[in-house]
Amino acid sequence: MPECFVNANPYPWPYNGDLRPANTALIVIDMQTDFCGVGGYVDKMGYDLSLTRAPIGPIKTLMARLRELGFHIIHTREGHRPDLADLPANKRWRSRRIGTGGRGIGDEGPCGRILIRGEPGWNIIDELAPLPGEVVIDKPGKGSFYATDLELVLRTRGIENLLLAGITTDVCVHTTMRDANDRGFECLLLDDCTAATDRGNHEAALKMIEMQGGVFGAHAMSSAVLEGLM
Ligand code: C5J
Repeated sequence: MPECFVNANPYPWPYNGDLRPANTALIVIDMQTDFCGVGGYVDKMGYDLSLTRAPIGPIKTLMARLRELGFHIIHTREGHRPDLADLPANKRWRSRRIGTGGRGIGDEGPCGRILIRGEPGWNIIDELAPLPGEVVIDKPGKGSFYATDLELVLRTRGIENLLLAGITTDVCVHTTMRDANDRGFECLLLDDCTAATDRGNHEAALKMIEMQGGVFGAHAMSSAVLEGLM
């Protein structure tokens, strides 16, 4: 196979030029109503929804092209069991301290119980709905590997390269990227397909990746991926 690289920072990605549909997955992290929809958790906390909604269009475009080319597409959802058996007390306590009404994870909100599996707010938004057959990972934490079978799925499918999209850049996306990097996966975070609840945190999260020659991998615009694949 000829080598294929994406024009990325701080190095042309992937490191070995082995970029193929069979060994590469797009992971779309937590594009749920709770994180980018009206009445969801992020909205309730008082953050600017236009920030977490900004990646919807770029992800849609990239995902459509990658589906056409036969890349693996994997989605994640952050959420907890309805009986809250997997919700740490400190996570719940902290979530009740921010926003209006003292309501936090597990409490009733405009989109049902906040971050609870099966509730309307927990669903992936319609614009980015998984197709039948695409893997959906349900995770109780910020990282996509903790208490999930994501690593088993990736190894079973022979996936080596991960394209990271979704929200939020500084929390679930970065945690997933760091954990994936430690496991030996080659990671590319997509600048315009990710977002944080604070613009400065998004920028800082990109900058962190550039340290030490690409300490967790690299980052690039989705247009660079599309060009790299041509
Ligand atoms: C957060 C996430 N920020 N998906 N979750 O609580 O980043």
